[in-house]
Amino acid sequence: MKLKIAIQKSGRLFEDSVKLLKECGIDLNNGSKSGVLRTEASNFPLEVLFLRDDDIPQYVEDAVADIGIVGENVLLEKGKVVNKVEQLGFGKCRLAIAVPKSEEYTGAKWLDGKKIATSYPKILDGFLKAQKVDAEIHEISGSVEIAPGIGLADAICDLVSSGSTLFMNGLKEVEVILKSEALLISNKKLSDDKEALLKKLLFRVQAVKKAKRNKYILLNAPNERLEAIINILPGMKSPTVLPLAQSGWSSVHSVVQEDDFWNIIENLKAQGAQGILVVPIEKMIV
Ligand code: PRT
Ligand code: ZN
Repeated sequence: MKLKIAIQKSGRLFEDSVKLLKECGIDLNNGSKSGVLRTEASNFPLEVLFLRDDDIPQYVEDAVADIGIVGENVLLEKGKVVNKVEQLGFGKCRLAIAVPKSEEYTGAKWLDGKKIATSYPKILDGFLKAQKVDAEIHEISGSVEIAPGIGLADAICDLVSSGSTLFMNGLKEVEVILKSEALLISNKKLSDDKEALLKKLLFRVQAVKKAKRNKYILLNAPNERLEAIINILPGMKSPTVLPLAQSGWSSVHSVVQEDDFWNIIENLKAQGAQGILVVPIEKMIV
């Protein structure tokens, strides 16, 4: 018995999805490179199906795949009934409304009576209804950002990450409808065996995610400052402190979170810490 996972065949989520599986210690026999549409892991009961991202929610709902990796934007647009298992921290983007730079956008009411081009008609419709705006949705499947320039629409609703595509097409972002990232999804009715495999995989995914948010830090501290330095470094339980060969100094090891990383380093230096080393963590199990 194998757990079947659907991932994107090629595109923005492909590499990160394969990388995540690898970081979870799962070796795939071959990628999707040479037109292979399915493969098996050699060291985990996992079968991988490579699909277009748009099809993944349907396949998971229908139990053709047990689980899948897909952008939340696609999941919401398709409206399929699946379980959201875990946010994966990659494929981050936002679904936004953008208008020509020269327009004076005054709020959602500006969209009344306007024509909006999008590949996300369902999510956009939900937004317009919530805002009580009556606009025409013009569905197109790609190159949405050129629609205003060629007179096809007054505004667009499309995915944005850096914003450079909007900028290059003379558009400005005026509303964020949805913030999205890649999600691990699962079929609603997995067998107990498959549920157990998913749990095992999820345990690994969470360990990898946690490791990415944390760094291992090593530093030398003058003994008279040890207490102050330990207070700056909470660690997983408490920091490890080892005497150095040179008397009056200790080596301190700990784990710090990426979010407040630079503040911590500055405070450590201010307390006389030296030889600070910061090392990535591969897996973190607490
Ligand atoms: O072939 P298939 O159907 O599988 O792929 P696709 O072409 O439909 O999707 P793909 O590979 O482009 O994107 C897959 C998923 O990546 C999306 O569903 C999102 O969840 C996520 N993602 C993250 C993005 C972006 N960032 C993104 N920037 N998807 C698309 N874009 C596009 C956007 O549509 C616009 O054209 O990039 C452009 C804007 O980027 P910036 O950086 O210029 O703002
Ligand atoms: Zn797609």
